[in-house]
Amino acid sequence: MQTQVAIIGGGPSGLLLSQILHLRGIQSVIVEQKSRAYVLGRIRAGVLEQGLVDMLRAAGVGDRMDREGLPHEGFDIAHKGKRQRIDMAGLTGGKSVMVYGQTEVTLDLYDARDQMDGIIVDEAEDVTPHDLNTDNPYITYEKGGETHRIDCDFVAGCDGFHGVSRKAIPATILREYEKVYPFGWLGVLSETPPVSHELIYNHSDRGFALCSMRNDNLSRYYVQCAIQEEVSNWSDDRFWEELKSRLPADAARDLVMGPSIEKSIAPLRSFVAEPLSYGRLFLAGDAGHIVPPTGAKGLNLAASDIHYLSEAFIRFYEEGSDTGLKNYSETALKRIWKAMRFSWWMTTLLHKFPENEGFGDRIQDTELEYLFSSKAAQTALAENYVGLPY
Ligand code: FAS
Ligand code: PHB
Repeated sequence: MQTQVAIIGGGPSGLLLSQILHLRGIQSVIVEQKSRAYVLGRIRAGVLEQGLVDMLRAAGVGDRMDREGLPHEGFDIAHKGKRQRIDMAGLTGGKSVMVYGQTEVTLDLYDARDQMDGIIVDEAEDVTPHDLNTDNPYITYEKGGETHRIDCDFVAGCDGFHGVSRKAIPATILREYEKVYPFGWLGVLSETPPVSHELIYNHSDRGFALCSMRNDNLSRYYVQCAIQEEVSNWSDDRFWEELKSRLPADAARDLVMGPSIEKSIAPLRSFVAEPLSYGRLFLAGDAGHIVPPTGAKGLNLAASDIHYLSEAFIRFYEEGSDTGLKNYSETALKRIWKAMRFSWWMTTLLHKFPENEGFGDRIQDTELEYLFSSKAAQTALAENYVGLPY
């Protein structure tokens, strides 16, 4: 098979890149290791920045989001029984976010690719990029007992944190920056009305908790848990009791509990790989970086990577200029590190750290009290949460 851009990974990064390129007449093929059902079964992010919302609309996949998504102009932070609303729209000149699950974004993108006869190879095994440092790279994969080859101009590594693309960059060139947090998030999805019409980020002596949602009868809750926790240790009852114990009294009172329809634990890490390109390979999304989900930046950083990378490919094929491709890594990393900082800051502010005992706990309380009392501090939080400019 021959194409212009071979995309490894059929998650939101790969799908969005393929869709944008198609609309500009640039051929691509997506090679995904899992089944479509598996990819669509993953429950991930829930909050879309305006930049991603605009990209989805421009790519012709925003209709269902506009019908079913929930525009949110603010969220609460709870600390010592008090709830402080962060008025994002008021503090950022009208900017907001869209609450719409990543699962739905991925489904909308798959539907659009199918409608436009996009080529997506599912359940591909042993996907391997080759000759990345030449003008004729290619990828191979196994399927149906045969080895397949795709010759291409470029390879986009959109295969997530555990993918093969980043590993194709020589260790002598690749630099990795990582911080692993001493806890995880235990998440539950339940067909219950959300406890509040906006998100609530809760700091409590027992640990962090987040109240989110997908629609008016589908709630998403998280509690900070020990890194070695097992989902099997958490019955629904135990989860609801722990969540209630971390919420301010009015939210605990209003919480509607019900059976979980999904329950999973995600580890928290901050990670950046540099550079994001090597020869004709370009990394985007989780393949190049990971943020703790506290700042709702993971999916949204994937979007800005795809914005820069798709613009660079379009410039190459329409103008014959490789300037965008040469600058991609540096351009993308500037915004990545700002989101990395914000996600680290929000995680440090709201979670219970064992080593914080004493001084660290008091600093956290003071940081939150300052945030609750300062419009300047709330503005800095709001402008990062709605998304810094691309
Ligand atoms: P993805 O990991 O989504 O997609 C990569 C794709 O590549 C996958 O389909 C994978 O199967 C495929 N792949 C991997 N190796 C391959 C190979 N060798 N060959 C071919 N295909 C291969 N972000 C938030 O903003 N909020 C959240 O609450 C949140 N929760 C998360 C919970 C979990 C458990 C995880 C893992 C991530 C979470 N994230 C969250 C971040 C998440 O939303 C990512 O940012 C987002 O999925 C990034 O999309 P992609 O870059 O496409 O990577
Ligand atoms: C979610 O709804 O899954 C969600 C929302 C905000 C976050 C993280 C996750 O910061």
